[in-house]
Amino acid sequence: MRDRLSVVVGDITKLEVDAIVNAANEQLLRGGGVDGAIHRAAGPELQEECRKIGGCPTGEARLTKGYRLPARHVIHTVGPVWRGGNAGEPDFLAACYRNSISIANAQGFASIAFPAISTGIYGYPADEAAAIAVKTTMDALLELGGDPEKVIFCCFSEEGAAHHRAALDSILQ
Ligand code: AR6
Repeated sequence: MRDRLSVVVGDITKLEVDAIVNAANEQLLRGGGVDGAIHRAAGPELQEECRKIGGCPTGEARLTKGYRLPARHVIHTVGPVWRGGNAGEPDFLAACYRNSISIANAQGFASIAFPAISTGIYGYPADEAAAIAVKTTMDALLELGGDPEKVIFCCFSEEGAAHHRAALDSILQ
């Protein structure tokens, strides 16, 4: 399992993988953060395809092409807004990872990269989110079998990466 999961610090829009995951909003309208960066790099065709999809409820995921990105596809998922932790946030966040991996599995994508969903504008505590990201991903890979062979947690800061590495170490020890 350890060799299928990696943690990197960097810009997810630069990754050449079968799919990158976008931390989107329920309207699937271009926003800020990683969403803004992905739309900027992909070009206007991405917003056009998102507009046709029409939206995505929190916890679910939708697939589009990657257009001008080096990634071939984008899986848009909508993380929960942090409201203190008692409004179902952990279950919604886990659903984002599970549903994104499920799409990658069904599509036969060998490689997928996640940003730290909900930990920016949506305010989810980064350490708690990393623990859910890693645990849910490992469970989904074991349950589904096959693809994706490689999952990258692409963090925007060294601190974010440290949270993911710590979560990996604590589960795999
Ligand atoms: N590559 C990798 N990670 C990034 C990048 C990048 N280029 N840019 C930012 N991050 P956020 P959210 C990190 O705010 O909290 C948008 O407006 C960032 O440092 O992008 O789920 C949407 O439209 C943080 O660790 O997403 C929604 O309205 C992580 O990505 C809302 O924000 C997620 O931060 C979603 O908020």
